[in-house]
Amino acid sequence: MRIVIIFVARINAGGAEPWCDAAVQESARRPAKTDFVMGFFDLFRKKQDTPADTAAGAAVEAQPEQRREELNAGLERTKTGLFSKLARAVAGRSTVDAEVLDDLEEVLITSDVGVETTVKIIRRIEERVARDKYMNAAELRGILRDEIAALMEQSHASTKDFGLELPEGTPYVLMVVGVNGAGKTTTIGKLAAKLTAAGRKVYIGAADTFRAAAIDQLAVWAERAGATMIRQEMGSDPASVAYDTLRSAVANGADVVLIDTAGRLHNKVGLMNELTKIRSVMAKVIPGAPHEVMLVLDGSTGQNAFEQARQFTQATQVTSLAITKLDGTAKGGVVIGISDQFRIPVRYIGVGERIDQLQLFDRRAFVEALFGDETK
Ligand SMILES: Nc1nc2c(ncn2[C@@H]2O[C@H](COP(=O)(O)OP(=O)(O)OP(=O)(O)O)[C@@H](O)[C@H]2O)c(=O)[nH]1
Ligand SMILES: [Mg+2]
Repeated sequence: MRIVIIFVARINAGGAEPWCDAAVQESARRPAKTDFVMGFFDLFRKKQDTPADTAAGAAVEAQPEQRREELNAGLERTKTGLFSKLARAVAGRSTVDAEVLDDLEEVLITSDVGVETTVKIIRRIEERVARDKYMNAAELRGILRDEIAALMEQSHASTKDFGLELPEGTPYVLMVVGVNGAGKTTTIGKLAAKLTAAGRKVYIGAADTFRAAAIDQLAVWAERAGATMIRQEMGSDPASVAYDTLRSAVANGADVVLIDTAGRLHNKVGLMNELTKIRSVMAKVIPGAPHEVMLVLDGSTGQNAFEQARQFTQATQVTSLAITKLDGTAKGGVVIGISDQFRIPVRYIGVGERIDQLQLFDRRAFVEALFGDETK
């Protein structure tokens, strides 16, 4: 077997903030330290905004056909890369032999699936070849699709409440973590929109207090989604913001609380301490909170996303994943490797910047989009 070694160097994804120049009008009324933000951000217009994606709930529920098209479009570059490499690997070969498997191994590794998962996939296919003796090279894609789908973890049992299982009588608390620029705030905004469209009362805590702009950006998303945001001023203690948010959510009978956090911590110990503090404060308000810690990873960073997953799973208990920016990248193979290696279910994937471009991860739909209909 040929082994390709991939070096992982960059950890921080870097925070592009194209929304910074937005005109944001803030309320002059700030009753106390905590500010309840609802509906003051009409002036904000992002370049991709259209009336269709700002109207509360209206464009949020994409139809199944539209979802499939968007998934296909989002994974287009990954698919093209995989397809052409696979086609080359099996060209002129009638059966799946050792050489085809060697080439397949290289295809998967260079498609950002990761070494460990690739080795696992190859081993499974080898076992099937040994069983079936003369496996046709044309069958390979279909078998790959089945083996890959079996490797991946998805999290939802039903699509109600966008995959979340909400308890009765107490808010479901979801804390969002990830490096800066990964797409945390955007994902929270998109998720809040899905939940409010499903008739849920959503509270959002602005616990990324590093920059005033970060809080304002979240406020814009909360407004667009029809959610209530709880904030304090920049530089305040994130744990205190989380505490306020949960108290307010409980008092107002919210169904879901989404907590945004900062990705800008200098080292693992700092990160660990901060996340631990936020978690323990929240558990004091709602026993068992946070019910979910979702790590947001930028899929377009390829192998770097593996490294981020490693760092965050060491710093805190991560229970679900959201992989963003799969549109416009050829590195969508990371979803396969990360899902397999970390044994953490992928809950959502981001396939664009628009408010409706967050999808509930469905491994079957994902492999269908990658390997296409002709593999049926
Ligand atoms: N194309 C694309 N862009 C996305 C997606 N998700 C997020 N983005 C973009 O990624 C950039 C960073 O997103 P943010 O949500 O601000 O990231 P963050 O993790 O909150 O970053 P910090 O607040 O700096 O820690 C923004 O320009 C988003 O529009 C996606 O699925 N596809
Ligand atoms: Mg953010």
